Amino acid sequence: MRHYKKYIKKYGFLFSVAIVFLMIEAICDLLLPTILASIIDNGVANSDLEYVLNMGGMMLLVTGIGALGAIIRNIISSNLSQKLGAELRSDLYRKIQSLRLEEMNQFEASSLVTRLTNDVNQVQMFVNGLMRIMVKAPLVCLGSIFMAVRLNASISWVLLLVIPIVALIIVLNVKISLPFFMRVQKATDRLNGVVREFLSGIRVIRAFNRGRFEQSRFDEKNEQLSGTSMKAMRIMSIFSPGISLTVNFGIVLVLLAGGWNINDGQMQVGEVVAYVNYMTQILISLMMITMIFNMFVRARVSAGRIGEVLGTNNPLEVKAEEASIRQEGVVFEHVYFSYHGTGEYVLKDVSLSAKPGETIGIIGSTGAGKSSLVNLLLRLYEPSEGSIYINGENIRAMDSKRLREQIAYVPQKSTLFTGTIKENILWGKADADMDEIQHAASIAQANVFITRLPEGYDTQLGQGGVNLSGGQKQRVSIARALLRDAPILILDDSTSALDAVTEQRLKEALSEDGKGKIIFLIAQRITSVMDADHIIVMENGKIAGAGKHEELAKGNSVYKEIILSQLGTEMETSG
Ligand code: M5T
Ligand code: MG
Repeated sequence: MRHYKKYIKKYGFLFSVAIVFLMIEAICDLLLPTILASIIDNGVANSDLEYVLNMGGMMLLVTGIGALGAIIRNIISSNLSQKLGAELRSDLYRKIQSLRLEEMNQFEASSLVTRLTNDVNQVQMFVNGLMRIMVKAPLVCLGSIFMAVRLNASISWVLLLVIPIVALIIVLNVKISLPFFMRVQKATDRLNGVVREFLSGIRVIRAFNRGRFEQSRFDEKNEQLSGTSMKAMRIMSIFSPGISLTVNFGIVLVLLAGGWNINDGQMQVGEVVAYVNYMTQILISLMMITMIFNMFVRARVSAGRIGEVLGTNNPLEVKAEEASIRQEGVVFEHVYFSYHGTGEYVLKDVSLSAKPGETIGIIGSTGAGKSSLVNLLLRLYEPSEGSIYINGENIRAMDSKRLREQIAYVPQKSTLFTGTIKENILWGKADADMDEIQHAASIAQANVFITRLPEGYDTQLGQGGVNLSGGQKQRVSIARALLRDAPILILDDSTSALDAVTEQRLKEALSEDGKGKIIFLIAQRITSVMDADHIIVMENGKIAGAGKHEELAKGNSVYKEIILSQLGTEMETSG
């Protein structure tokens, strides 16, 4: 609940205003049967037309006031619940953005999507529902009981009989349906998960003809969702008819007893009519109470799920410690890392340093931990042990925004977004002008192909940059990183889809333009890293060797093996 205090504070006043209008509505509803009774008993029974007309006018007036109250309350409540929903969604989204990747993985993306949409909707609907019926239903219910008893106490035993039964039904309803709704939300998560995976993997799914399999996976989850929802609904569907049966039974009793009492002269016809009216109002308000309880049950489940995300503690920024390392550039100091906190380390005792102006080549077989290494530098994850410093400052103690401003990153999997090529490159530096963009693109060897496109830089990209080739995507994402002009540049296997000539041109342009920068150049191909100032050889999460190409080619067995496998014997003899 603590996450919702803010909203209660902010919207509490408007909420109370809505409730005031709701009360006006309720009071009007309560007055009507009594006026009706007096029309019948005083006006109709005595054939007093004037009385009937007067009281009829009165009824109209009361109904009018009630309707006005309802209109105003409706406007307020829909406004309020929409605004609240939007704000909750936006806060939740901001929170999700701030989550560390570990935490994000723990929730699963599809579940986050459900929480952001469906769960927020449930809460929003409940708040809206509250303003429609919360106070009104109990007020009308209690008011009707009071008015009915006041009208004629002799048949109140009917109420004593009906009300406890109905209360019991409502309690049972809430108790039984809560776990079901939890299951419904989980099933929604799973269905979203399947759809998400399908959409992001559509090419592979088509290529491998897995469409039918995916369809059956979807159908299965879909059936689970509808099955669970159906069960929940079925259980709930017992309760409302149960209530209306009980109350209607009460009405029959009122008519019977009323008939008796009229015969005995203890009651008047109008009173019985009014009594039945009050019973009906009690019935309606009880139904509403059950409905709001059901909404409450769902909203509680959803609010809990939203709260789980909102309540995730962001790691406290570590206080800047007395820098044990005062070195310029990037330093890794005995870094250990595992993705799941525990279990096997994917990085073991990694120490390295890189000074401004240096290009560090990182090579190693797949799964050796190259990408993990730079993930840590970007602080997408935190090291399990050891520390990373930039210019003598522990990156843990740095504000993540400031940290990432110092790094230009080209991810291993080029990720582009819907929008034009220009917009995508502008991610690097939002206020760059066209010259800067073109400059970055030329270094990235992207300018040539972009200008050949009919719409050039204004070419619209589909989601994920679907309408570009692999190598074109890589070059656009390199341009995006270069535009940032940050002191540290990370190229994670970013030239893998380029031909050797283009790659060479890119490297030449980079070494010209990137003077004074630290460049981490991750690659699989030996030719990509050969001329780096310093090469780090990774194997199984460990640094298996470091040095210049010539040194490594002589003295490092892992490096020699890579050379052998890629260049064959010619290199061995010449190197
Ligand atoms: C190193 C594991 C992976 C591998 C090891 C990215 C990532 C990796 N891993 C996870 O468990 N979760 C993850 O999100 O870590 O992986 P890497 O650092 O990606 O290796 P690489 O970059 O050297 O490989 P490649 O293929 O990109 O050259 O055991 O299971
Ligand atoms: Mg990698």
